[in-house]
Order: sequence, then C-alpha cells, then structure tokens
Amino acid sequence: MSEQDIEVMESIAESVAESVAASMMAEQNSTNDTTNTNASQESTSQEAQASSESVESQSSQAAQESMTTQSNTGSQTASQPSVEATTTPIGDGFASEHGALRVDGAKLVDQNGNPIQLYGMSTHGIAWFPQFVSYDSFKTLRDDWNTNCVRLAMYTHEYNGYCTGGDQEYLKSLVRTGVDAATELGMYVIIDWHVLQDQDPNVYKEQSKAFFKEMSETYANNTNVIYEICNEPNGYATWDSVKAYAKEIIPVIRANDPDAVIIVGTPTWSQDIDQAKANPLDEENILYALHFYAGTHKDVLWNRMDSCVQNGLPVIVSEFGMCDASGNGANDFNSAQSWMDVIERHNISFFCWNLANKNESSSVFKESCTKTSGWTEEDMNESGKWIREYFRNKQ
Ligand code: IDC
Repeated sequence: MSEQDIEVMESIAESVAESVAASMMAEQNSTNDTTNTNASQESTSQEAQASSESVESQSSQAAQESMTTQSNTGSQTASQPSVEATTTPIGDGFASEHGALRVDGAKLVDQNGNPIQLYGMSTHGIAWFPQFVSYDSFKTLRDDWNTNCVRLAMYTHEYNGYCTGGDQEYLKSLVRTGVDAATELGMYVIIDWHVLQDQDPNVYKEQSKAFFKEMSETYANNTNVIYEICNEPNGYATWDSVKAYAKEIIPVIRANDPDAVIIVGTPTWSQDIDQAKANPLDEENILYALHFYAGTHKDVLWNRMDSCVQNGLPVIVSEFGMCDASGNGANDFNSAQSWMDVIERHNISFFCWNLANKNESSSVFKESCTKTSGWTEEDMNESGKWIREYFRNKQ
C-alpha cells in the first residue's frame, strides 16, 4: 500500500470515528455508567470484557476530545505524521520557563541548575479512560489544580494493552494528543510504559524499543517530555533484569534525545530503590521510581526513600495513592501526609493515581461524574478533594 493510500484510509477512519462520536454523544452518560460498573468488578475476565467494551465506546469519545483540542488550540490532529509534532512550540508557562531538565546528584534541576519539583496527576490507563487525555482536562489541572506536569499511563499488557492486541496506532495517537496538549499548556509530561501484569519489562522489550524510538524521534526537540520506561517491575523481575532492560532502552531514546530525563522503575512494584542505590545505572539523567499507596505502605518504605535520597539517589514518586495498594479501599490521609512530609523535605516530584471516574477510591472523580474538565467538589471522590487541596496549597 502506498503512503497516499494509507493517508486516505486514515482520513476515512477518522471521519468514521468522528461521526460515531457525534452520534454517541447523547448516549455518553449511560454508556459511561455501564462501563464503569462492569469495570469495577474485579475478576480478570470481567475486567477484560469491560475494558474491550470501554475501549470501543470511549475511543469515539477520544476522537471527540481531540476535535475539541484542535478547535481550542489549533493543535495537530492525532494522526498527523510524527515529524510535524517536533515543531510544536512549548506554550508559555512553567515548562517554557524552566526548560530542559537534568539530574544533578539526587536532585532534579532546571535549565539554570535550580532545583525543580514536578507534580500532578497520572491518568488511568489511557486506553480505558481516553476522555481525560485532552487539552481541556489538562488546562483544568494546570489552572485550577495548580499542577505543572501530567503522567500518561499506557498499559502494556492489561486492558487492550499496547502489547496484547491493543490498537497501537490509536494508543500512540492518544499519547500524542496528551503530549501536545501538555506542551501547548506549558506543562511537563511523562510518557509511561505501564508494565504491571507483565511483571518483567523484558517480556515486551522489542515493542518497548520500537515505541520509545518513535516517541523520542517525535519529541526530540520537546524539552518538556520525560520517558518512564517501565512502571512497576514485579513478581520474578529482579533489579538485574530491569537494569539489563534499561541498558537496551535508554540508548534508543538517547540516540534521538541525548539529554532526556528517563525514569526507571524498580522491583516489587517500584519499591526496591535500595537495590538501585546499591547498583545504579551508569547513565546521566536517570530518576529511579518509588511508588507507594498510603493505606498499605508506611514508615518502612518512606524511611527507605528518605535514606536513599539522603545518600544521593535521584528518586521520583511517579505514582502514589492515598488508599491501599489495590487502588481501592479506605484512604489513609494521615499516612499520605507523612509521606508528603518526606517528599517535600527532599523536593521529590510526585504524581497521584488516577485521573478517572472509575468506581474505586483512587479515582479522583465519582463514577457519576461525566465532565472531563472544570470539575467541582461535587464531582470528586475523597481522594480528589484531598489531592486537589494539597496541590492548591503548594507554593
Ligand atoms: C490499578 C487500577 C485499577 C485496575 C488495576 C489493574 O487502579 O482500576 O483494575 O490497576 O491491575 C499500581 C499500578 C496501577 C494500579 C494501582 C492500584 O501501577 O496500575 O492501578 N497500583 O492497584 N501499583 C500499585 C498500585
């Protein structure tokens, strides 16, 4: 097939998606409710089913969102060739003021060498909740929630994951929509290769290489893009195997974007930063991920973070929740505050899971909330109210 044929097919696919989106707008509320009710049931097969239903119904919402983004901001369409995205200028704001970041000892610093702290929301899986990947959503996060960075979580395995039959072109277009929106808003943005059920990032190493090659080509000139190459190695994945994986992926990114900041996950769901401290990568501009869920993880883990950072390890909390590690259950805001005390003491960057309206306590919006921007307290779960207040009170 010639390139022209591919373009024609893409434009047909787009217009079909747009007309489906238009006809589905009226049904959006009820569809959303049904999807989330199904999805909140915990058995794997039910989740798989819910996820495929939701991807079908929500990809059309995403088409609609991306139309909104274009009309608001004049940004490129998601399916335009990646090379044009490199010309996206960074909008006025935090990311244009602070420019290219780098890692200096245990600190993340800006283009002038001043310490910088990034903070904001992580999306849920973008395949599952694509409606929150938009200019308007991120604008509310910037202006009303006082955040300066967004994390785009793309599952590799579950929920029509990128490596398990998910529509890769669609998922990449969502990533581009998210990066372009953040860029126009002058925000930093993390592209997260969300390893979870796949446990060891080496399982989909080749796909990861191809993905990060393309993303780093596309965003080589964007000083606001950060790459997170494996969310949470777990199970049998050892630090040695994660390190071996990182040694193959980092050069792929560096070939296009030599100074990019890269986040590397650590074993046991990104808790074993002490293993990284004992045997770090021989690379510049690396942040090691520590994740916590305040209902489950307490002093043992925050003391580990404290001591690793004091001893010079550059750490980022690229994901945390106030509830337990299942993403559900009661919030423990006292524990969350204790975590924040350590985070703030070391100026560590942090990202709250998750920007969605799933029926679970870590989702910041109520299941009944169908807004994708301009949220008020009535739209929020307890987690949403707490974290928005926390962000707002930051200087
Ligand atoms: C959870 C989601 C939940 C989903 C589940 C899939 O909140 O809706 O059913 O993933 O397994 C993590 C992961 C993150 C998890 C989260 C809560 O990075 O993907 O999200 N969590 O379990 N690590 C620790 C907790």
